[in-house]
Amino acid sequence: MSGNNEIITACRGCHGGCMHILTVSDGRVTGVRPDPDGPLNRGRACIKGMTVIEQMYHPDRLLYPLRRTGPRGGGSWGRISWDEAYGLIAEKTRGLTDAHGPECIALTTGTGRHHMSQFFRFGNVLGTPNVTSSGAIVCLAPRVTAGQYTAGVFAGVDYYGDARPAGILVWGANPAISGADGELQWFVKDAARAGTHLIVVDPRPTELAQMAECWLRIRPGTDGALALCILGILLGEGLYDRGFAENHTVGLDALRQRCMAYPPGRVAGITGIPEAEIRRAAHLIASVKPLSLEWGCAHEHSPNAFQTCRAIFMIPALTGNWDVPGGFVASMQIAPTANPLFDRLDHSAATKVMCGDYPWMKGAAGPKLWAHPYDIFEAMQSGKPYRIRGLFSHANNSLLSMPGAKHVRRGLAALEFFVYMDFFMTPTAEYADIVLPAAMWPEIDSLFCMPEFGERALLTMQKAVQTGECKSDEEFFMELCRRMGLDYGAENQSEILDEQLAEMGRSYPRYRGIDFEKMKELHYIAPERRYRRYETEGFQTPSGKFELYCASLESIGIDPLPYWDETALRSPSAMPTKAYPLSMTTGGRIQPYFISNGRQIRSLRKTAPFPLVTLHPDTAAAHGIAEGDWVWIETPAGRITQKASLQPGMDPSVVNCEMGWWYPEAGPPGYGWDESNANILTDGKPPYDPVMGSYALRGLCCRIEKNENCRIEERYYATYGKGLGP
Ligand SMILES: Nc1nc2c(c(=O)[nH]1)N[C@H]1C(S)=C(S)[C@@H](COP(=O)(O)OP(=O)(O)OC[C@H]3O[C@@H](n4cnc5c(=O)[nH]c(N)nc54)[C@H](O)[C@@H]3O)O[C@H]1N2
Ligand SMILES: Nc1nc2c(c(=O)[nH]1)N[C@H]1C(S)=C(S)[C@@H](COP(=O)(O)OP(=O)(O)OC[C@H]3O[C@@H](n4cnc5c(=O)[nH]c(N)nc54)[C@H](O)[C@@H]3O)O[C@H]1N2
Ligand code: SF4
Ligand SMILES: [Mo]
Repeated sequence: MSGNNEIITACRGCHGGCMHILTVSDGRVTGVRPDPDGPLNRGRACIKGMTVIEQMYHPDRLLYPLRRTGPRGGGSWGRISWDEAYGLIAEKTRGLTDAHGPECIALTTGTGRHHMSQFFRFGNVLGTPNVTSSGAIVCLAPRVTAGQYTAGVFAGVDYYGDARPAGILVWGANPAISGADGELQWFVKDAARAGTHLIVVDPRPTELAQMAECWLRIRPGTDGALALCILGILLGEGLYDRGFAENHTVGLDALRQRCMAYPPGRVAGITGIPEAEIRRAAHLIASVKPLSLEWGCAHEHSPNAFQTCRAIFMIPALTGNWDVPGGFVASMQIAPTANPLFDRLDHSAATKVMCGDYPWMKGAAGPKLWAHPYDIFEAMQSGKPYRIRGLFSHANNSLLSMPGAKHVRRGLAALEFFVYMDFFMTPTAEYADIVLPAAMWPEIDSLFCMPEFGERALLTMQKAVQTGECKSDEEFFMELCRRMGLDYGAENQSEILDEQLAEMGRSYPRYRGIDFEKMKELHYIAPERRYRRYETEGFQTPSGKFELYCASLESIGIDPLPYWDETALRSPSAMPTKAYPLSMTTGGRIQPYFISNGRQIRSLRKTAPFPLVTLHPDTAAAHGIAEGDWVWIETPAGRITQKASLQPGMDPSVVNCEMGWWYPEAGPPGYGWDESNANILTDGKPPYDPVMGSYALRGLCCRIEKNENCRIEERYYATYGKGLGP
């Protein structure tokens, strides 16, 4: 790879989807600019994508494998070769699986990244069912599963179809920043500027909430009640599409009956939204056509995740917007992901998955199994129901993103063997035995297709350069399996990508014969959208209809109609009390960082150097807190500090903490993992969602107090120099 050339590839600085043109000189990326032909970004990019050179060649980037040389968590490391790393990992893993069974090894990952389905393949080939994630049950899976049970398919906004969306219901999402998949931020802003009506359900006055025709300032954790109330108004006042409801749904009367338990008067009390505002929103939803839904993870971070998602999913459909131009359109399902080889996991191993009794985790919706993150970290400590002794962590800074950070830390400290792969050393990496250097997006061959925007394009990610000894996670899985004598089912990555493309050719004959080499020339594929497929093909559900009442849920002991369970908000971690009088929510994505990434990248950090806790000025004043003061936020689980950002639009009883904060400048050991980390405030304990196992990261209770002696800013400026302030 020498000389000068340009390579077009998909960015995965977030979930991904923008296409960029990389200039490569002598094996290094020297330039990056957004590709005007990128179907999802059309020449646009964000700061995370445009700083990729700084990220790739950052002096702290992991460039070769490391072996821990001191005590676990102590921060001392020595360089080893890949050959030694594979040898050590194979030997130790084999030793543990021979002695205790493959299920004593757990795998963790985070949000959906390029390697997700091969991460599963790795687990299945190793023979462990204990595969878990800090995302999944609290991120996208409840939405997708709700879509599958209800309509047989997931759906998204038809931004650039045959008609423009006239309205978008933005629910528990802040897509102008979060994307939620990066490039969607352009779509939603384009739509808002072009006059699309916005109806926003969010406790914070986000940019979109402020532009909205109707902003419902919801009390965290109460989304399900609001969704059922809106459905009740639509059904009660006849504000729904009768043709669609009568011909293409099942359970209309049963749903109408169910919604009667959520009258606007009662729901106003639950959600804190005035009754008249709820009615106005429902009327707007019914009158604006085509209307679509842009929803996020907020209501998935809750023990009511699944049924709330079901209820919200029904709103655009019942109002006549299902699969119409500019509406809420069914996913195109262009290309499948890499085959996860679920058939490799033998039945007796599968029954040992640590997932409690949650049907989705046990594979009720398909062959996929998930372990519950809380149970996995518990089993590392207590050995119950059996001990987790080894861990492979790929793209998961568990101490920051898993619920109950202290519990996670105790689990990591008790491991016998821990392999961690990332771009940088992180607080979680410190607990590892072996740390491996992961490739970034310009260093990887892969295919990209995300469901949120209806899977409207398949994009090529192609390896432009090799940096240090970094490898993709997929290369690691494949080679380790080879060394362990396990059949990974493919010799190299292009074989797997070619298989995915061959599968695409079977469902889209137009694309038959396209292999990965060809995709590198094409850069992307975007099939023409077909609308209203349900009219001729029905829905891919057991009844062939859109299932308001879902008999397959009933058959696994789950309520076939959506409901909202108030008791979740009465748990000790959620119910405001005298000791913890405020309602707290976490998250609220910010532009420069993807979850816990990027705090060491100076161009990013200087745009948002410190974590912000957002609160109403009166709430701040009552605690002697002024704008920019450091604040202690405390829950029954622990306390952290963040900097006050006063927002008059907030409900005075609600505060919002940013998530993902650690401080690379604090150095080892610890890197300030517990100073501002929102998951010190969560405990990850039940109540859980009865279908998905989802836990509360929002809708918790807390108290606040001014932090008089915070040294975080001082340390930051001492490390990075003056002039990097906000
Ligand atoms: N720049 C950037 N982009 C990202 C990410 C990132 O870290 N940075 N993360 C990616 C990931 S993993 C995901 S899942 C998506 C998430 O994207 P989003 O779903 O947009 O997630 P957040 O911004 O955390 O939360 C969305 C909104 O929920 C509001 N909220 C808080 N509690 C509640 C509640 O109880 N109910 C309702 N209705 N709203 C509530 C918050 O105020 C916030 O404005 O973004 C992805 N994109
Ligand atoms: N309190 C609270 N907790 C939350 C959330 C919240 O809103 N509030 N959001 C939740 C949600 S929606 C999600 S999806 C999860 C996300 O959680 P995660 O996806 O686990 O996010 P991170 O903790 O940032 O860990 C990702 C790590 O992977 C590294 N990485 C990135 N790409 C790669 C790669 O290709 N290979 C490898 N090996 N490493 C890579 C990054 O450098 C980073 O250190 O967090 C959840 N946790
Ligand atoms: S939005 Fe995401 S895909 Fe687009 S440039 Fe930013 S990081 Fe890359
Ligand atoms: Mo997520």
